[in-house]
Amino acid sequence: MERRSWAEPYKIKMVEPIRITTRAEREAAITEAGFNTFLLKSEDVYIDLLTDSGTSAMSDAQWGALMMGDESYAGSRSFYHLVDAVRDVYGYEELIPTHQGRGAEHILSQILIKPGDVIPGNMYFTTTRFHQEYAGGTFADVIIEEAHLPASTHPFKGNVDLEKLRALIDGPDRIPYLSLETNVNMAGGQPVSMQNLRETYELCRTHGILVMLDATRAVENAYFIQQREAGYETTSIAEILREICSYSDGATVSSKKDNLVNIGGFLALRDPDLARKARALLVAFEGLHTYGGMSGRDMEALATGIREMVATDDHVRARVGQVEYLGNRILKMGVPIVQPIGGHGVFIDAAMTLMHLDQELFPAQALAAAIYRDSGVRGMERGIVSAGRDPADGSNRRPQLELVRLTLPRRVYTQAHMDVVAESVGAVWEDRDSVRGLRFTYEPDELRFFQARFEEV
Ligand code: PLI
Repeated sequence: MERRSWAEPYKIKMVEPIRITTRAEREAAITEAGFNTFLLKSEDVYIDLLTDSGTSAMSDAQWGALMMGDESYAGSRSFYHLVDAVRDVYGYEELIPTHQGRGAEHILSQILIKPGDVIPGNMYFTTTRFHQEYAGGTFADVIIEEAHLPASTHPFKGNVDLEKLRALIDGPDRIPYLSLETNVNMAGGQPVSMQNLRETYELCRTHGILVMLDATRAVENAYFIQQREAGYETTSIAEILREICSYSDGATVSSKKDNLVNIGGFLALRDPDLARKARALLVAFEGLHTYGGMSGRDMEALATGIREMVATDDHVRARVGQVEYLGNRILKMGVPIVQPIGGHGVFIDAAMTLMHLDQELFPAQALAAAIYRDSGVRGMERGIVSAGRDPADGSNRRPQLELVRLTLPRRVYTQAHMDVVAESVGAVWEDRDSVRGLRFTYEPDELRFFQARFEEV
């Protein structure tokens, strides 16, 4: 008999009870939440796939590290442990600790962007683009076209389109840096190839443009390079990660993802002068330069998590393997999802699922609510609501991707949970014609997806 089964490289030491609700309870909860899964109480959620951000289960080593946190205001030992971990694992010398990823994005945008600048990137991310615009810049999308096509099976849909980038460089606008996201979230958790990273860095370097990674999910990107790119089959995840970072001048990281902690983040840089500018803002917006936005114990658990995420390749193989397990089950039922299956979640193509709904009736928002109503599984809209309005003319941006994201926390759920999720998606798919569109009853001005409220049309 062929033996192909694999299992998670850990066993469970502590459990947290979750509650199965009734359909009537869920009807009431989603109505009260204005059909926005962000506004549900977690107690009303059975399996929570809202996000992989800050939802990981920490290891026994990390819980132990919490006890070792040095809470000194200045010069905390835990800060130096974090500096060492970032230098060893990512290869950056200068560390600016922040409370989470958007704190790092804020500082980076403020020190590099001048009003009128253009910041190219391989697809937008909500908070990243917000901070670029807040600093007076304009985001320009330079991702390859395949990234916008859910059914395209291009192995590296996160790649930068070098021709699009060259056209921007030849244009009239100043470009301070390229914002290069690893395992692109809004594209469905899709990786950038090493070759593309190398070529993009070369092109930018010849034009004096910095390359700043969003290395939030760089470990998952490293895994796909190992699986898909010729020459990396036997290279370790740790080595691939170091090489990814070598093609950059710095990085912002939300430590709530790859780094296996519940809060934290950092900006990492190579240039000491740039780091000095960043620290000047850090002390105003986050905290002293040796803790930024974190407590000593946060930094200690984070330093441990950074080393743990690359200590063996088994960790990321099991993590992405679980996403692929869920994705393949959903695919088998004929439900359209973003392909290839991504690194951190399964992204259902809501436009293709709810073909009776115009994009202005928010199909992904409606589909996420329908899945919750069916089973108590909570996903997230990633479509027109997340894209927001164009600051120039106030119209809705209409992204090509209208998706529901089912995002997997790391080391939290079992294969049995994934079976429940897949069955629920299947049930909603069978009954898809009954899902109604939505309209706003409250629309926030900024990052509207977090707090918007809707009613059924
Ligand atoms: O949530 P923060 O502030 O720690 O990080 C912001 C952030 C930056 N970059 C990327 C690629 C992200 O995915 C990201 C946060 N993502 C969230 C919250 C998510 O649910 O995907």
